[in-house]
Amino acid sequence: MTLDRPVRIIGAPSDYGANRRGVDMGPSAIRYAGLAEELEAMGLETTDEDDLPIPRAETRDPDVEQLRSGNAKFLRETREVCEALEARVADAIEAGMFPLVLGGDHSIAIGSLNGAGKNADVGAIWFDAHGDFNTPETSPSGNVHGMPLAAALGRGAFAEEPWASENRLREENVVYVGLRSVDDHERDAINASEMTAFTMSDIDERGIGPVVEDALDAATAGVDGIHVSFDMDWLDPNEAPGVGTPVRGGSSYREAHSALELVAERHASEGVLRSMELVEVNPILDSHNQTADLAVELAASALGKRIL
Ligand code: Z70
Ligand code: MN
Ligand code: MN
Ligand code: MN
Repeated sequence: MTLDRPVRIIGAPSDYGANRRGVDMGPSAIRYAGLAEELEAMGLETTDEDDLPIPRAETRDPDVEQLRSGNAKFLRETREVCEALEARVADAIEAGMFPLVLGGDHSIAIGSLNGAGKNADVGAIWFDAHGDFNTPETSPSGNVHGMPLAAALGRGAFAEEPWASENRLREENVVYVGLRSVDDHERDAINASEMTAFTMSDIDERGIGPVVEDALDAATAGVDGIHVSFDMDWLDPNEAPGVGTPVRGGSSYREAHSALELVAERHASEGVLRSMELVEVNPILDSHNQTADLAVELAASALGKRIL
């Protein structure tokens, strides 16, 4: 069954959180790959807002702010982007629509999560090679795209951000699917947290179906809805070469579709989906827009496209 509400596409072409240029072209590439047309062909009413206005990174100083002993590059700019995105996501939900956010690097998830969790208890499913759970104190790179979950949950230096006490993202309802690249500090923090983490090894051992069903159970327990955060680097680089940080051993084409079809099925039976984002598409590193094409296909699967 296709999604039960109209879709509002929101472009967030930020690369402030990534270590190289290119992901700022993600929304453009995904649109060019035919996102709105695909959703409309499924019978979904789709509107596409203008992108968030984002000044080029070269015009800004990355290091204006040192947080405690740590570093988070372009944090001031990222805050501005994420405040604007939070408002757009919350407005769309308020208007009875489904926000589909196009990144941009994964730092924009701070805005998506704050918007989804503005007036509701929310869980999240995090499809990603990476943990994205560094704080400015633990980050090896200073890149905020390695920190959005820690930021949204107010960890470390992020405890001082206003959203840390405002959003209603519940740590016990945050679930990773398919981790395979985690820093040492992140591993400790993830293990000590109340989040649930499924790695690629779990998928190898149990298969994608049982893992995603368990993830949906954990993410949806006792909340009003969930945000699906989909980093294209969750896929194997053979399928999705156009991402900032390819990591070998990712999910297959069929695992990815299957995972998102299960999300759609759960939504059809329980109405759990609140918002979704597709991030880290980097057209500079892509081959013939293959990764953006795949992002469109996967969005369709998540929103209920069926073979028969
Ligand atoms: C590393 C860091 C990262 C991509 C997240 C990598 C983070 N853990 N890379 N998403 N593409 O710098 O924090
Ligand atoms: Mn990520
Ligand atoms: Mn990643
Ligand atoms: Mn706020």
